[in-house]
Amino acid sequence: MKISSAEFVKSAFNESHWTTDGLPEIAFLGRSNVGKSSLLNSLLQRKGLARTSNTPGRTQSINYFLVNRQFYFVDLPGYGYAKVSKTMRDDWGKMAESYLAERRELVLSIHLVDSRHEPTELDRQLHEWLVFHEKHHAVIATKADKLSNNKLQKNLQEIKQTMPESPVIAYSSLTGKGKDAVWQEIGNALAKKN
Ligand SMILES: Nc1nc2c(ncn2[C@@H]2O[C@H](COP(=O)(O)OP(=O)(O)O)[C@@H](O)[C@H]2O)c(=O)[nH]1
Ligand SMILES: [Mg+2]
Repeated sequence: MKISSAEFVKSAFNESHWTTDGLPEIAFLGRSNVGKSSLLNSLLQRKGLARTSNTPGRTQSINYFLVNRQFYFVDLPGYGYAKVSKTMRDDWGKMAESYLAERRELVLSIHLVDSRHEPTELDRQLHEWLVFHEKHHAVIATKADKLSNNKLQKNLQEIKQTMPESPVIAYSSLTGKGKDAVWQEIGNALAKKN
């Protein structure tokens, strides 16, 4: 996909802030620090658009990025950051679930997992939720550049065993590995919608 424009539109802290123009939305989900902001920046070829940071767990808003004036990338808060309070963790679940469950504009959920580790309990829970609710989704195994090819293949097999219903794409925001495959998934989801 050719990116002619990509801009941050707004942060939503509750449902009343969700967009109202009806454009299709691609959601990005994953635990804190998994590489979500880096993936967004890398897909959009805009270095600082979604802030990347080493301090996870801060963003509690849903952030909207308008791409090519045609669709939104929706950055949901990262989950599973141990140091936030239980209330904040519960709020994550409520906010994400209401967004995922209710949002009619949502055409694809991109679920990021770390290619270096087995999916966490929360990764599994989110995955099962997406499958149970028949949400169109894809799994992205991030930070693929940090592993040897052998190790990467082995870990991808494990992820596929945990998430057998889903396409799994290895990604590196450093090298751009997997970028075409992710855009392909996004393109397919947008085409279905129209
Ligand atoms: N080597 C490598 N590092 C990455 C990659 N993606 C993210 N990171 C690093 O992982 C950390 C967290 O990334 P970030 O995108 O902020 O994660 P987020 O919390 O999910 O938005 C940062 O230090 C990034 O530079 C990747 O594909 N390769
Ligand atoms: Mg982030």
